[in-house]
Amino acid sequence: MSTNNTILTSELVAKDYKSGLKPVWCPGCGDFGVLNGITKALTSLQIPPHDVAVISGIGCSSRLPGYLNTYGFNAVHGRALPIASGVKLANDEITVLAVGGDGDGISIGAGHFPHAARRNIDMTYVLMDNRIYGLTKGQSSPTTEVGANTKTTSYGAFETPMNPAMLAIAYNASFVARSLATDTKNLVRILEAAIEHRGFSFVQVFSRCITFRGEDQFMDWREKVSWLCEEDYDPTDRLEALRISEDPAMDKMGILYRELRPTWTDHYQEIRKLAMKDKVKYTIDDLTESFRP
Ligand SMILES: Cc1ncc(C[n+]2csc(CCOP(=O)(O)OP(=O)(O)O)c2C)c(N)n1
Ligand code: SF4
Ligand SMILES: [Mg+2]
Repeated sequence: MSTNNTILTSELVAKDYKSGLKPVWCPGCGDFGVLNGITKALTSLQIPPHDVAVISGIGCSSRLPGYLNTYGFNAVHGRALPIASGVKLANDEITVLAVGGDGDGISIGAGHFPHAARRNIDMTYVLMDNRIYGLTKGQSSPTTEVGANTKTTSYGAFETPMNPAMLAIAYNASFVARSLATDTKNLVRILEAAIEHRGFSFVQVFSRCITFRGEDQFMDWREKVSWLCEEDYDPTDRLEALRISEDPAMDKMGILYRELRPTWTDHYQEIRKLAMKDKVKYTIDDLTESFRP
């Protein structure tokens, strides 16, 4: 991915974050809204593009890093989180985003999700949930709702769908939110909070696949959903967050859960200090000696 090597002296605007590549998404795809939301959130936070890395797996949604003028990597299917983790652990100074689809993150990549969350690696994971495998032309995914007619469920899907936000809370993610690709104002507000959060933040964004799930997918959700507001909802109450997120309707939007606890890097720095003290006690000869039979 190209970087902006110019010295940034003036205020950054949205176009500073765009790569100039024209998205190849179908007209009407919800992922345009997510790209717009991420661009606006980064602009509002004024994080220079060369201080951001966006890592994805494989899928229509995973094309997103290519459309941004940040560092980025369109990796292997289901492997956005381990690669994003490696980037963050190698350079704690940069803002790391992992992005991708429901198939990428909740199917093939599902094993990586709990570990990134429990380790509290300081990054933001944006899941573009269209409840379908878009890139491979319309197979059902782990978030496909019961009754949905897809290429692989001609008589209606019958498997119980997974609930990504509820899983994220159960996995000990320290920030969990839901949002809509079509509601730019709320999406930007939530992405800003997620990026600013110190620790692993997860945002499930409902983003329609117009081609394989039809133009009505999530269309009435702007009127249907309710937004949690901090005046009457306490996002630090984990049990309440699990209760609220557990509803299969998944119509509670906003910040479901938030806690502050040390990140992986915070722990690592502490251990590093201890190890540096030990280094004074043990020489390389002591170490070599300890391996002799
Ligand atoms: C190891 C591997 N298995 C399967 C595939 C085929 N494949 C590519 S994308 C994809 C699913 C995409 O669905 P999702 O992650 O929801 O992204 P979307 O296209 O819906 O945005 C699959 C099964 C692959 N590329 N690599
Ligand atoms: S197939 Fe679906 S997810 Fe993929 S670009 Fe088209 S509308 Fe978007
Ligand atoms: Mg998908």
